[in-house]
This record gives sequence, C-alpha cells and structure tokens, in this order.
Amino acid sequence: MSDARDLSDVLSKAAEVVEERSGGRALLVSHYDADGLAAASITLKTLAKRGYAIHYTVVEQLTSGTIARIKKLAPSYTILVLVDMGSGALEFLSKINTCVIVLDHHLPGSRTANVVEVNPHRFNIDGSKEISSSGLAYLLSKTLEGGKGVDLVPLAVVGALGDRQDVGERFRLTGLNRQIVREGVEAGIIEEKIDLRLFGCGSRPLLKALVYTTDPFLPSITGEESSALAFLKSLGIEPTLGERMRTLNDLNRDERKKLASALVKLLLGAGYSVNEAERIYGATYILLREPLDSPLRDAREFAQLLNASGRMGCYDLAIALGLGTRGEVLLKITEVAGQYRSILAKSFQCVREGKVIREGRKYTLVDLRKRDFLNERVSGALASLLLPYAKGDKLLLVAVDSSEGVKLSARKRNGSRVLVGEVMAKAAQSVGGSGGGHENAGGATIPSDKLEDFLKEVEKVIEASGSP
Ligand SMILES: [Mn+2]
Repeated sequence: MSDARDLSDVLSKAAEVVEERSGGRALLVSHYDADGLAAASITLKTLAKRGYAIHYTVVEQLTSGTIARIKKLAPSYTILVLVDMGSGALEFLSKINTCVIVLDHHLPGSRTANVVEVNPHRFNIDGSKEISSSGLAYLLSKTLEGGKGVDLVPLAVVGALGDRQDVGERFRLTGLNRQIVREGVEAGIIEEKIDLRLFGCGSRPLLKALVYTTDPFLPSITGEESSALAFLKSLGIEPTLGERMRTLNDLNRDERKKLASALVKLLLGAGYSVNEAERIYGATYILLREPLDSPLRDAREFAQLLNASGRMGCYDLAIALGLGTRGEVLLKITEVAGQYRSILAKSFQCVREGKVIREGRKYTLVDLRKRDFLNERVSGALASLLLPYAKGDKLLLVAVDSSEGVKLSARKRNGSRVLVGEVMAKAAQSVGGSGGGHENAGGATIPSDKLEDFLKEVEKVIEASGSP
C-alpha cells in the first residue's frame, strides 16, 4: 500500500500545480491512440473546469521535429501537460521554460527536476498492466475534486482497454484499473460481466457484430459480411428470425457454445496462440449511462471507435466523443471506423494472397508499401494484428510508405529475448533514419531507398545481441 501512497503524493503535487495556475493558458499534448485520446479528454475537462484556455495538439511520437515544435510553443503557456507520453523525454522537458506535468505509464528514463512526472513505474506499480494514462488522468481529476468525479470512470476504463490492459483472469482489468472499475460499479455507472466478446454484441445483430470484431481480428469474417454469413450457416446458426436479425442474446446456450468454440478453432487455425484465441471469451465492461442501442455501451467498442478515429487522423471527432458529444459525431465516427476496418481487411487480404510476406533469417517482413489504401498511422495496429504470421520467434516487421520515407512497425512474440525498441533504434540509425520503442513493440522511419540495408542491419543487430 505504501506504493499507492507515493503515487498519491505525486498526484497531489500535480493537482497543486494545476490549482495554483487556474485561469492560465495550458498546452496539452497527447498520443493519437485510444488511451491517449481518452486521457486527453479527461484532462481537457479537468483543465477547463479550472478556467484554463487550452491548446490541444496530437503528436505521433516525441521525435526531434515534434520536440522542436513543443519547445517553440511552450513558453507562451502557463502550463504544459503531456499525457500518455513524456517519461522518455524528461531531459528535454526539464529544459522547457514553463511548468511541465507528465502523466505517463511507459517505462521512464532517468529522472529530472523541474518536471512533475506522474508515472506508476516510479512506485513499483506496473504501468504496462495496472493503469493507463487515462487512469492517471482520472486519478488527477479525483485528487483535484477531493475524491469526487466518478463520472470520468468510463473514460478511464475505455483508455485502459484501448491499451489492452485487460490482462487479468478472463481478460479482466487488474491493479489500480480494477479499483477504478470498482468505484464505477459502486456508483452504478459500469457493469462487468463474462461473455463472448464480439464487437457491440449488446446493440447489434449477431452477423454485424462478427463482421465488426477486430480484437481479435477474425480472419475471413472481420469486414467480410458474406463469408461471415456462410460461417454462421455452416454452424447451423440462423442469423435471422423471420424479418428480424438475431442478436447474441437471442442465441440459446447450445448455439452460443457452438459459436464460441468455432471462433476459437478459427483463430487457432490462423496461427493465433491459445491465449490469443481465447480473447474471444471474457470480461466485458458495460457503460450503463449510454443508451441500450449505442455502440458506446460496450467500453471495448468505445475504445475501438477512439482508436479507429485516431488512426484515421480524425482527432477532433475522437475528442468530441470523449467530451460527451453524441448524435452527428457518433454517426461520423461509426463511418470512420468502417473505413478503418476495411483498411485492415484489405491488408489481411494482401497477406492471405501471400505475395507480401518475405522471410529473413531473423524477421518476417510484411511489405505493404505502395498500397494507396493504407496510411502510416495504421502500421502499428497492423503489426499487432499480424503478429501470428511471424514464423517461430522471428521479429514481425510491417513496412508502409510514409511522408518521410518507409515506416516500419515491429512486434515480437512472447518468449523472444530480442529488445525490439533497441533493434529498431540501432538499425534505423545505421541507415540514416530514426527508431525506437519498447521491449515488445517498436518502430522506425527510414529513407525510402534504404529498406534492404535496414533489413540486413536488423539481422546483424539481433545476431550481435546473442538472441537465438
Ligand atoms: Mn497509453
């Protein structure tokens, strides 16, 4: 418990700084993934409540370019708040001539003075599993409100799910996230239950729910309605009842069981591990204040909508949704999510057709360059989804065109000892690009004509590190 007390100390300090400068000008910076966008929404609310004039901007990574931009902007603000990023750039941030708050849960670099850094890792709390930046933003708001503010629990949960922190038993949230869920349950605004986890299965016909499910990605079903229909028919499950489309709730116990095991079998057949395949069944989080027929009622679906709008570059829509706007905004986001799904489905089609995969000794490369349906923000998501296609414990690389050359996203399987971020950083550097990341995930951007050199470098770096 002493750990939690330390985290609450630093939260109090951050709250003090925000309170003291009430009515000032704030520059808020976040990442464009679901957690970043949810954390930004919470923080926007918190700052607006204290009369701040706020300038919000989304950045992809803290690259030298974005850092220079922030450095230029920051001095004209009373306060600079970074959410879901910043702990890796403390040294730079400490040199900025304004008050800086960081709400981050990534592995931090060395500590500096001058920055109020709220990062659970500093207090032996596992920020990769137990709390996201949305959870931290919620805790900051709660600290400022003297323990109140349970209204923001849904966004905190949405952010944690967006970052796949549902790593507890049966894909429940754990640690501080679990505590936050409990507060929401007690206030009657959220419910946790164990069920088949299809996209929006509470609000949508079963057939649509299957087609819309992207986590896990269901090969030949996600984004492909006619083969999804054939899949249901092959199981003897009727998708309609007279005129009406059936929902998951309409299925009897037998049909549910049949569907669950067929889906697991499908995923295993596509190369997913047992653990990944079983993602299809587990804890779901219901946001009780959203209407019964709303896709936002399922917190995972909410997260996927935020994620899709971020990856498609529609940050304004995502934030409007986070701040509570519905109606037209929700309609537009649903449309954007459809476009995102079809990009994923097209990419998977390319992979299934088999011409885009290349096997190196240490990597499996999925080469999706020159595909005009793709944008560079999608590559990270694709790399996670395509990881099962990596042979053995090879590194999975996805290559897409980007405005600055070729962008590569890398993922590794559990069990591989390669440090992905390090490999990407070293290999990119040697060909005049830049790269980095975490233990399991990383990325790089390199000059367009340097892919071959980069790939050779990747093998060299992995071999030199002594990893098998
Ligand atoms: Mn995050």
